[in-house]
Formats: sequence, structure tokens, C-alpha cells
Amino acid sequence: MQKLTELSSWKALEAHFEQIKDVHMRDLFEQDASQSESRFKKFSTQMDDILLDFSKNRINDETFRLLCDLAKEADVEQWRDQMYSGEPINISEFRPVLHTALRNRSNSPVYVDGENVMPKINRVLAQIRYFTERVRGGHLRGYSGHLITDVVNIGIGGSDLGPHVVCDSMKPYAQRGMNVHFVSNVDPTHLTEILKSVKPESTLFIISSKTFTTQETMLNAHSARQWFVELTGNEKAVARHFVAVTVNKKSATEFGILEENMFEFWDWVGGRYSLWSAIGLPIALYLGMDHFEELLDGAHAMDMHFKSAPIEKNMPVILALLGIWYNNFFDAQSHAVMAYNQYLRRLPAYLQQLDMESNGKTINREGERVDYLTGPIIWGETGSNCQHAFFQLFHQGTKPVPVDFLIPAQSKNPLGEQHCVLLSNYFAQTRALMRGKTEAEARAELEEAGYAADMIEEVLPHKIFEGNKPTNSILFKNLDPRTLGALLAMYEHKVFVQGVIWNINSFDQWGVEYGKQLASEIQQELAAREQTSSYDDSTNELINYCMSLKFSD
Ligand code: G6Q
Repeated sequence: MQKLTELSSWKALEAHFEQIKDVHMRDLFEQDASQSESRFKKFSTQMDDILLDFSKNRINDETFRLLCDLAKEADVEQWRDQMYSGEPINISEFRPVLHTALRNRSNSPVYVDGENVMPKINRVLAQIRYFTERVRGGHLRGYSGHLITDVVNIGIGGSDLGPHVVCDSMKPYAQRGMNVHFVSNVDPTHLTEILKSVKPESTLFIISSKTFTTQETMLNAHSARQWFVELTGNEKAVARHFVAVTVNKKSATEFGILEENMFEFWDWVGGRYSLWSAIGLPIALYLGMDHFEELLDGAHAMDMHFKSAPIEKNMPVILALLGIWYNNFFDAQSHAVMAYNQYLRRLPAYLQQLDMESNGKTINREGERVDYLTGPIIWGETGSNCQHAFFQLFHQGTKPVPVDFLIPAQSKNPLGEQHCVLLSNYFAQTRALMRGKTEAEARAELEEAGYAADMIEEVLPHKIFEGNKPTNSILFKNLDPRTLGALLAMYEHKVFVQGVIWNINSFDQWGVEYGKQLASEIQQELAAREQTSSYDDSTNELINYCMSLKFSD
């Protein structure tokens, strides 16, 4: 592939950036007000009831045209089609990338090595339905006849964050009397605190691990098993209370899990893209299979939009292009996501893995070091909490931070006028960030507030807001399973498009593997409880000091 920075659209964007970098969005809005097509009309798009308004960005018609040219010149559409059709686009692990097949509700064939994978996807979905309906309906009970009231998912990274964000966000759809818990951290506190709140006879443990070798998950799984056997005194009952989601059936069998309680997925499903597979088992147990399928339906609808909408109206492509505009031209180091919805409080954690594990890369697909910025730092909080914490930096700080603002029009818990106030804050913030407050406006406010003339001169500089801070507004009717599925798929595809344009492989994670390898070396030294001199001076001294503090096992 031609080098990104040598593409003609890239060069044109560089030249265009010099012209537009100091233009204020206030002026862009004013200029567009006299045009036949309004700025909102030009710079907004919709998929189902999800509206993306991207008009509050530092773009004009020319910027948008050039960004769309970039997507075309970087072959985004061809890469997308290769992904959907099962080409091995994960080039460092030699695999296809087929999370879209997991939610392919059209059931059209998808081939991997000449085999249509849809029948096996459908078989696992049917297995999940059968199992979850029996548990939820009280037909499949604990070893002593108790109803299953608690599901504990033991998994980390991709085997935790996806199902976790969905279960948290979809709480209003959960079956009464069914609780779900997520244990991920190898810190023993995580498991211990959760076990305090459940009873063995009514708890179902899901060991979620693609590889079934991840140290944290295996340790937590064995500790949970030990706790279970100690409290019940019934080793045989493990088979009734532990199920596995994995591609590694052999290790799951060795753990004591029955074949019928294993839920399979495949190596062409990446960990952070796996919530749509059997990794979604806790979702189906907590929300019911119908709701899990609605989530898949929503993701599929977004897949179809991504596949067929023209670039100029394609939501994930537009989000990706705008991200590149700020990342590579304005040098924005981070991208923030503010969901004005308490149920979405885990969204930033999920997106951090999705985006930063996918696009935190410096080597391009040809194996060379890139000479431009790739994936940004992703972070976020729920609104309106964020306004009372770090929004000050957005309004008056020196760092550019593009922000996505999400909100449902309807609340699941209407209470007086509270949702209306939440909405008002949502609209007010993006408007304020776009417009800022001029010196004249600030002065007029101070005068109206009765400030003395000398006081006005003193405080005036502090009351001015530069504005021109870019935001995307994502507004939808309701936070239901279908919409959530579509939103998560939208971000997946955004990340994919950016990876294609940056010419990196978004589907490996060698940094994660490196972390796994490093810790196991040091763990052996720690277990020996002897002074070490194996590492650098800092690491040696830290380990030896920790020894002197008599650390816990
Ligand atoms: C995700 C990563 C990583 C992975 C975890 C858990 O894309 O590969 O976060 O999901 O390391 O791995 P296992 O599911 O194999 O335990």
C-alpha cells in the first residue's frame, strides 16, 4: 500500500489544515446559515433512530470531502468487504476477523477455509437458548434443588468487559431475582468480596476464557472451585455449578466441566470482539435470550449500515475520519466519550480496550514503524458527573480533546424533571464548547451582574471561553438492547476504519501477551522468596523491599 502520508488526499488535507486550523466554528455555522443546505443537514446522519450530529466539528465542506477521499484512497471499502467475507486480515495471527458473522441475522453463508460457519454459530446460539431458558425457568437448578439466583462470570479483558458493559447497561431488562457478578482481577479481593454476597447452592460460575490458560482467570476459577467444594463438601456438584466458554475444550474438561456445559467459540473471534459469541452467556442468563438476540439484531443493523451506506453518510466511517482529523492534524492525544446515562457507566472501560488494544500500534502492516500518530487515549465518564469534575479542562484548558456525547431521549426511570435537566445539560455543553464566550459577551454578563468597572477588568480574562472545541452528538430514543448492540458495533467499525487508514493490524494484541509472559517470570522468583539480582536495579530493589515487608501469597 502507498504510504499514508503520501496519499494525495492526505497531502491535500495537510494543505487544507493550514487554511482552516484557526477558523472558528461560530464562523462556520454563520457561513453555512446562508447556504441552501443547512450545516446540520450536511453534517448529520442517522441509522434507525440513532442520530449522529457531527456539525459541531472543525470542518467545512472541503474538509469533509477530503476526509471522505482519504477513506476511499485508503481502500476502506475493500478492507471492510474482506473482513465481512472472512479473508485472513489479522495478518500477525493469520486469521479471519468474523465478529460480524456472530450477529449475521440474515444467516447468509460466511466461509472460513471453504466451510460455511453459520451452522455452527446457530448451533451455539441454540445451545445458549436451551441452557439459559432452563436456568431462568428454574428447570436447571443447583445440586441441592435451589434455584440459580446468581451468575458469577470469571474472565478478564475481552472475556469480561463486553458482557460486563452490556449487563450493566441493560439492567432494566434483567429477570427479577437473577443477579450477575463479574470477577476479573487477580487481586484476591475481587473474588472474595463477590463470594461474600452469594451462596454456593444458588450460584452458577461461568469460566470465560478463550484460551483457558489466562493466569488471572484460571487462578480465580480454581479459588472459586475450592470455595464451592469447601462450603458444599460436594466435589461432584462442581459439574452442576461450573460451565465454561472457551475454544479450549481439553483444558475445560480437565477443570471438571461437562462437555454439555461447554460453550464454544472460535479463533476467528478476537477477545475484545467476542461479546456476540458464547462469551455473551452471562448476558443471556441475566437478560434472557430474546434480549441477547435483540442486541445481535442491533449490531447486525449497524453492520448492514456500515456495509451499504455511502461514505458520506456512514456513521462509523465518519466518526473514524473525524478522529483522524484531530489525532493526526490537530495532534489531539486523547478522545473522550461522555454518556449522559448512568447505565452506560462502564462504556469508557469497554471502549478503552476496544480502541486502545486494537489501535495502540506503531508497526504498520508491512512491518515498518509508522511516522504518524495512531490510536488515541480513550477515556470518559457519565454526564452530568463529568461536568463537575474535568470539563473545566475542555472549556478552558490548553489540550484539544474531541468528545462524543451520547444520550437517550427517554429515561428508563423518569423522576420529576430530572431527565429533562440531564438533556438540557447535554445540549448546553456541546453548544458552549462550540461557541465559547467572547470578551464582549463575558463583559456584558459581568456588567449585568453589577461588577464594578475595575473588578471587571481584573476578572474578565478568566471569564472568556475560546470555544471551537469539537464534539459529536449521538442521540437515540431509548437505551434498549437493539440500540446498545448498534452503538457497540458502531464503535467497533470506527476502530476498524481508523486501523485501515493508519495501515496497522487492529486485531492482534502482542502487548497483552508480553504482559502475561513478564509476570510469570517474576512470579517464580517471588514464590522462591529469596533476594533477587536478576533484573535491573530498580526492579531488584522493589522486589527485595517487598520481600522485607513479608508479602502475602
Ligand atoms: C482481547 C485480548 C485480551 C483477552 C484476555 C483474556 O482482545 O486478547 O483482553 O481477552 O487476555 O483472554 P482469554 O479469554 O484467553 O482468557
